[in-house]
Amino acid sequence: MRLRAYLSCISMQNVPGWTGVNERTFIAVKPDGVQRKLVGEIVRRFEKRGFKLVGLKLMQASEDLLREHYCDLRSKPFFNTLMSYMKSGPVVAMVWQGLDVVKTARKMMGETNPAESLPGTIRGDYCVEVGKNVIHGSDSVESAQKEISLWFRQNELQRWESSNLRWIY
Ligand code: DAT
Ligand code: MG
Repeated sequence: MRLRAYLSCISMQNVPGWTGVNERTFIAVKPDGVQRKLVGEIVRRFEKRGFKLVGLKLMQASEDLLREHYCDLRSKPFFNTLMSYMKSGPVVAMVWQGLDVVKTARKMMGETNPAESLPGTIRGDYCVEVGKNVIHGSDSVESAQKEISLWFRQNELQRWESSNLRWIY
């Protein structure tokens, strides 16, 4: 897994145009979000905002994948709880594309702790506890590139032209 992530990360960096309207982010509806039937609502918010869906799959995340995904948090006291939670059921992994999508998605999600998330944000509307905060979103363009290459193969990402593009940009 590490080798695949590393190799696809290198190849992604050589793909031109990961800026502007072609910026991409990795979003996941976590197991609690799937169980609580929030998938449709979350997808709807990104669609309505004007972002383009380029990848989506329902999957059970493996231990290896999650360890790599959350490697920065491995020394945190909540790491094991986080791993069990993320393995507790399927997640919906997605890639969304659009201008400033990384930053905007983080705003749409709210804060890490739902108690600090404003109403109107996803976490501010649908959850109460940091350990069950329903959604993941990349925190920078660099993390987005790493996470997309970790969760998706190149051929799982679709190239398509959105018919309403010129009404959004
Ligand atoms: P975010 O998901 O907002 O990017 P993060 O990357 O700092 O936040 O942490 C990843 C996840 O780990 C977070 O969504 C929920 C869990 N987490 C973070 N801080 C925690 C804490 N203090 N106690 C329990 N779980 C925590
Ligand atoms: Mg994070």
